[in-house]
Amino acid sequence: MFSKFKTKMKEPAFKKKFMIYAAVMAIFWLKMSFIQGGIFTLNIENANEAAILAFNPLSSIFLLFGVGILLGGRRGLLGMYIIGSLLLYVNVLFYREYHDFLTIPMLGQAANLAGMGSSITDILSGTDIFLFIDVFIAAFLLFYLKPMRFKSFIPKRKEGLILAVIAVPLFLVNLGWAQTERTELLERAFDRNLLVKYIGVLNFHAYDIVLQGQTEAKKTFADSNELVPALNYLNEKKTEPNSDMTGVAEGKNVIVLSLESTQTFVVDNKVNGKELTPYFNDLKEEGAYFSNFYHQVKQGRTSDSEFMLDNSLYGLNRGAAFFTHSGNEYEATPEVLGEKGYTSSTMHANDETFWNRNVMYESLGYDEYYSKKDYDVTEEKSFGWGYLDEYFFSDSLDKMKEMDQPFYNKMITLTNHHPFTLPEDKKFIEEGNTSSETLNRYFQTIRYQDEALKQFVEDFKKSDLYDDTILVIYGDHFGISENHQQAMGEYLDKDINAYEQFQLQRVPLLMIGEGIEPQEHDTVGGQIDLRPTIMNLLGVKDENPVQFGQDLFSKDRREMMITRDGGFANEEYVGVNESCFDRESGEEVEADACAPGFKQAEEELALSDSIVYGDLLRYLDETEMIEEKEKESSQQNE
Ligand code: GP9
Ligand code: MN
Repeated sequence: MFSKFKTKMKEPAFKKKFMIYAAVMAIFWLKMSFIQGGIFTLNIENANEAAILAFNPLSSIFLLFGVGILLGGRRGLLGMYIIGSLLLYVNVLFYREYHDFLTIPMLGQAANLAGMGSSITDILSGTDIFLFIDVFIAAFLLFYLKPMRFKSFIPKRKEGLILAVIAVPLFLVNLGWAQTERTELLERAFDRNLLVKYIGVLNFHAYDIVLQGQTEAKKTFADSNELVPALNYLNEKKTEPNSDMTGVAEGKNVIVLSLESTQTFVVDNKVNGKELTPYFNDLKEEGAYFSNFYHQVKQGRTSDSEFMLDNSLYGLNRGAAFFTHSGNEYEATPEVLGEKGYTSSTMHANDETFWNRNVMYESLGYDEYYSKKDYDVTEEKSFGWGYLDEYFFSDSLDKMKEMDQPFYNKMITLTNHHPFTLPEDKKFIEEGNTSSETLNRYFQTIRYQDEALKQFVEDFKKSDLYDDTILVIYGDHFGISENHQQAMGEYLDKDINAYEQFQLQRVPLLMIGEGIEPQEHDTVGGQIDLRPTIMNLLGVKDENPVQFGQDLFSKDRREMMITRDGGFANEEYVGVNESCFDRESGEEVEADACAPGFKQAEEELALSDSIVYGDLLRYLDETEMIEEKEKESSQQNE
C-alpha cells in the first residue's frame, strides 16, 4: 500500500492534492494545539506529557475531516472544519468561565449555562477573532486555490474513508501513550482536565458521548418495579439503631473529616522508635474509636468514599459514580439534613472539577462547595498535590466559624496523597527503611498530617463551635497498594498474604462529641455504615429506605462489611478471592465456610448497582405511595 502511495505521490496532481489535505489539517492542528496548550491550563508536567498533548489532536482531526468528506466532499470538509472550530471556541468560552470542559450532563444543567449567559460579554475577547482566521485560510485552500494545471481540489469519498480509518490507529497509539502516564485512564475517568490533557478536547467529547449513551441506555430500560427487590432485601435485613445513642447529638453541627490515604496500621505504630500518629493515638481515647472499620472504595477512590458516606450506597465496580452518575436523583445526607434546618458544605482545596465534584455535590444537595479557589493557595503554602493540610485546616476553621448553624460540613485533606512528598521543614520524622521508597515517604506524610490534625483539633476545641459539634474522622482509602506488599511485610514483620492484605484495608474511624462515650469498638463495619450512624446520633429519622449500611453502635447489627470486589469480613470470617480465613486468627479455613458471605456480598452489590445504574431513587416516592396504599388496604381488610 505504501509503495502504491509512493508512486501516486509522483503524480503532480495527487501531490498537490495531498499538500492541500496536509495544509488544511496542519492549520487546524496548530489552532487546536494553541488552544490546548496556550488557553487551557492543563499542567503539563514533563516532556512526555507535552508530546502527548501535541499528538492527541491528530486522531480527532482525521476522523472529523474524513467524515466530512464522506458526507459532503469538499463542502463537507469545510463544514466539519467550521463545526470543529465552533466546538473548540465554545470550550474556550466555557473554560474561561468555569475552568472546565463541557459535558452532556452539563448541557442539561440550565443553571450553569444561564450563569454563563449573563457574563458572556465578559468572557468574549476581541482577539478571539484570531481563532477563526484559519477558517478563511482553509476555505481559500479548498475553494479558491487554483494551482497550475489543477483546476480545483475535489476530494473523493474513498479518501474520506481512508482518513476516518486512519483515525483509529492514531487514537489507539494516543491512548497507549497516555496510559504510560496514567493507567486505566478511560476507566477511572477522574478528571476532565486530565482527560483533555491526554486524549485532547475533541476526543474527550466523543468519549463523553459514549459514556452518556451507556448511562442513558441503562436508565431508559429501567422501571419502578426494579426498586422492589432492593426494598424487600433491605427490609429483611433491617436492624434497629442503638436507641441509647439516638439523638445524643440532636441539633448539633457535624464535621466529617476525611483523612487522605490513612490506614489503620499507622495508628499506635512507630517507625525508628517514633510514633506515626502521636496526636491521633491520644485523641482516639476521647471518643468512639472503631478498630475494625474498612474502606470499601474501588476506582473512584476518595469520591467513592464520599458517595458511600452521603448515600449509603456502594460505589461502582468500574469508573466513579461521581463521574458517570452525577445526573441521578439522590436523597443524600445534605438534602435530608437540609429538611431539618441544617446548612451543608464540603471543603477540599483541590480543583473543583476533580472527581466531577462541582457537578456531583449539587446532585447530592450541598449548599456550598469550598474548593481551591476559595482558599488562600500560594506557592509557599503548597506542595505536591497542592495546598498543605495545615493551611487548609486553619482556613476551613475560619470559614466554619462564620457558618449558619446547625451545619453538616465535610472536609477532605490532601497532603498525605501518593507520591507522599513534603517540603524539608515539614518532615517531622526520618524516612522509613523498608525496600519501598513510597512506604518510607508515607510514614513522613502521615506524621505531617497528624501534626496538622493536632493544630486543627486544638484550635477547634478552643472555638465556640466545639460544644455544639460532633467530629467524625475517617480514612478515605488505602495509601499503600498491593505493589508494596513486600515492604509492608518488612515493616510489620510478617508475611503479607491475601488475608493480611485484606486486613490492611482497615481505616481509622473516630467519633467525638458530647454524649459519645469514649470507647474502642471492634464491630466489623465500613464506610457504607457512616450515614445511618450519624443520622442516629443526630436523632434524625432518615426516611430514605434505600441504604445498605447499618448503625455502627447498634447492638444487633449484622457485623458484615462487603468490599467492592465481592470480598467480605463478618464476625467470623474474611472471604477474599474465593479463599476463606478465620477473621481473628487469620488461618485459612474450608472455602465452604465463606460461601454464604460471598453469596450475600454478590446479592447486595448487584442490588446497589441496580439502583445506581437504573437511577432508581427517582421512583422512590412512587414506590412508597404504592406501599402505603397496600398497607392501608390491608389494615382496612383486617
Ligand atoms: C483529589 C483527592 C485525591 O481531589 O480527592 O483523590 P484520590 O486519588 O485520593 O481519589
Ligand atoms: Mn483519597
